[in-house]
Amino acid sequence: MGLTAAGLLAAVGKWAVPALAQGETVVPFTDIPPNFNPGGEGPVRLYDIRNIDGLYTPNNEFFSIAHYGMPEVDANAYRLRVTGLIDRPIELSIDQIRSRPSVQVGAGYECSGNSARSVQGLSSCGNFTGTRLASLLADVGVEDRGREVLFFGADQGEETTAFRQQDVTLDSQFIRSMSVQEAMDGDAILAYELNGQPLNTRQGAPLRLIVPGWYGVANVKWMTGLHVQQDRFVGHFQARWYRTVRGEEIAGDMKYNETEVTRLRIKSIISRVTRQGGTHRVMGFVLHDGTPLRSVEVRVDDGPWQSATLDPANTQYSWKLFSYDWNGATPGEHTLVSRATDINGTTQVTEEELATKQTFLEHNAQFPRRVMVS
Ligand SMILES: Nc1nc2c(c(=O)[nH]1)N[C@H]1C(S)=C(S)[C@@H](COP(=O)(O)O)O[C@H]1N2
Ligand SMILES: [Mo]
Repeated sequence: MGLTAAGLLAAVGKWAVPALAQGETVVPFTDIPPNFNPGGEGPVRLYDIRNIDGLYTPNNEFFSIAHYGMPEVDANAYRLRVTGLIDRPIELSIDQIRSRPSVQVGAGYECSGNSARSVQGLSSCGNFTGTRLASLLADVGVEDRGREVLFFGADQGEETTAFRQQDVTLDSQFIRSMSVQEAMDGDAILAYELNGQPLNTRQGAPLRLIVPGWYGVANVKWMTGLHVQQDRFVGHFQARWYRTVRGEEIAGDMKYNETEVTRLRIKSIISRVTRQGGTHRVMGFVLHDGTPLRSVEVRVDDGPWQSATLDPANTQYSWKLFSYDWNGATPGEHTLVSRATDINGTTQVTEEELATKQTFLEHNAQFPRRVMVS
């Protein structure tokens, strides 16, 4: 026996089946699309959620999205520029940011475009280290007039903006914003490490925003500037590319509401099924805005909803791992589905309940999975 278990795992490499207990086997999903293609070096990288076997996604498997490519930002020359309606404009090097009080936050998030089509692989959960946005803003002193904070990414591209009969073409930049109040009340951090390692280029090195409880688009990578202004920001990635159009019953009739993509809408996903002896274990995760959960339930075929158990490792803004022990599974194909509910009573919707949504982002419907029991 020359190889230790850890050595063996390392030798098997990236796509090894996650650690299984003695006698435990994976029950395959039969609904994985043939073109499902996780990993890779491109700007869009899917995570294979069947690999989840702990709270945090390994750095080299973390999903990613980049609209304008992945810029190399020179960490030595780097300065974060803080400007606008503030008392003390400032430029900070990475060392100066690292010397500020640091916090760690477990953050689970998905791209708002995540769906069944990508087997929900535009999602991951990381343990990020950084310094609090609210404390930096407190230090620079936001003026009373300052209502909106803009976050600038270093990545640039060209964008055409329609204005009435005119098309305006701009050298554009990845920019997002939130209100000063959201920035001051929330738990956002300026992050420089993921799972204890400095961010790499793909992950937004040397500094990125992490807004726990929000969709991935809020987490501006390669962040080079913060700017405080009075007016709301309605730029491309804020008010146009990342918005949702949905019909809502308001004051008795259907009104079309168009909103920006901000806080995660509660969603649960079954990611793996295993068998040990006569018992099957159904595992999955919940993505949500950080409001405590009331329940996670699993249903087999047309049976009743049954309570799943939450993993004690979960934290406020991590994704929430859950498991459900499925007894008496019969041979053949079965449908499994989960749903999560928070303490405000907000429950994961069904596909039918999303029918008035006109656009594809924020698709948080229950996600039935098919498995083959032998
Ligand atoms: N600067 C910059 N930040 C960005 C993006 C981008 O294109 N440029 N993409 C956003 C989107 S749409 C998502 S879903 C997340 C993905 O974060 P990740 O790559 O760390 O998983 O990054 C966000 N931050
Ligand atoms: Mo995204």
